[in-house]
Amino acid sequence: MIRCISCNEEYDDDEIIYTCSKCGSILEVECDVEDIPRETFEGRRDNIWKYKEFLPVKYENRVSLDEGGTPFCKCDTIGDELGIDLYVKVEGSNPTGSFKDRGMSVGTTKAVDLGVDMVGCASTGNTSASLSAYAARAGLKCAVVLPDGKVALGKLAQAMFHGAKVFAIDGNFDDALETITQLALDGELYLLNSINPYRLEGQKTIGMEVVHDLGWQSPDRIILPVGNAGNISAIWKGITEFRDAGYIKDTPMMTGIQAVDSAPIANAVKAGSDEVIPVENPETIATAIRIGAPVSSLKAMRAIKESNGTAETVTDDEILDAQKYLARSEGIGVEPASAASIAGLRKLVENGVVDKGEKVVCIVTGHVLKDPNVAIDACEEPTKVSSDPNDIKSVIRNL
Ligand code: AN7
Repeated sequence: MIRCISCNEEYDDDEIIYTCSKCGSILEVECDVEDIPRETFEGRRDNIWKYKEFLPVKYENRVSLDEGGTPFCKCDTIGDELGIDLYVKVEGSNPTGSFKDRGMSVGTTKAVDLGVDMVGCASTGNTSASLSAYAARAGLKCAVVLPDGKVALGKLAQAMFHGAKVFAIDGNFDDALETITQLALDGELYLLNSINPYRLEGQKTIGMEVVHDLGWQSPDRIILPVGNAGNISAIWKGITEFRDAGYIKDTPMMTGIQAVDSAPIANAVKAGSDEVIPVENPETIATAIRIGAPVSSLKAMRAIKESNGTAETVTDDEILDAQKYLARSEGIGVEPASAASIAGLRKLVENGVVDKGEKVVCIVTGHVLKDPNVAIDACEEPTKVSSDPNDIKSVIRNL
């Protein structure tokens, strides 16, 4: 069943609907799971479908590239430096290099369940990269709308290469989402942005995996970058479903990080207000989260509030610094948006919000190769040498 999160109006599973027709608010899929012992999941292949009882689509229709089951790395170098117990969940190891694959696997499966033949999305990059691959896998036609010139190179290459019809508009992500939503409401395509609640059903498996990875324990805190705010909402849904199933007792403080000039949710949290005021012209080098009007802000604010969490802003310089710090001290290469979680963690430790000794999980959402230009610009050029080993020797002896 699909339910409005504001007025509780109910809709059938097979209704193609993105917002409540009664009050206009956003929707959530209600997942009725009863009495499944957690041992059920052991011994299954380590992808999102190991939690199939919690995924409200037809398992036999599943569109999968073996997504999920991502690395969960204990990061003692950074953890010791910050005085915390740090784990990093590496979502860049998904098939197309971001966490979006979890949502697209379930979302395109729903598209197959419904019998549609065309899917679409607006995207800052990763959503389109993922959808174009899953649409190809499912044999569905696919159209994506992107903000012209503001999508990182690797993501654009993926969307084009998997065969989606790619449109670039003169506008930002928020404008692109309005355009594609109108096409969906006109019945031209099935919308697979995170306003579609089935997307979040896939992404909630991040929260489930984190507690599973920790041996059926909740961390004290989960920190992640926030753009359209689907992922923080989804992870909280996964956590609460596992709590309600009796697998864990405690829950983590959900902590969202936004870039300072694209921070409607963090601004509201810091102001102690429930009202999320859209940012007119969002900017940040972390183009993935260059979003001013998050569609899931109601769910995200609920997640932050219910979990006793918080939100913080970081500057582009702090993001780039954290990206390099994670790459060079732990060997984990992530795109700028993902590094916002580490930048935010540093800031929250500095200002005393994160306590010493806390068990913190940072979700790093996309791979470093998504945005090769930013990575290359952050580094020294390769040193040109002759093939004489002595030229290299003189350099490496001074490293
Ligand atoms: C790497 O691809 O919105 O808060 O259109 O690519 O759930 O939106 C991407 C978002 C974080 C933010 N990290 O997640 C898109 C898009 C990375 C991302 C986010 C995105 P949400």
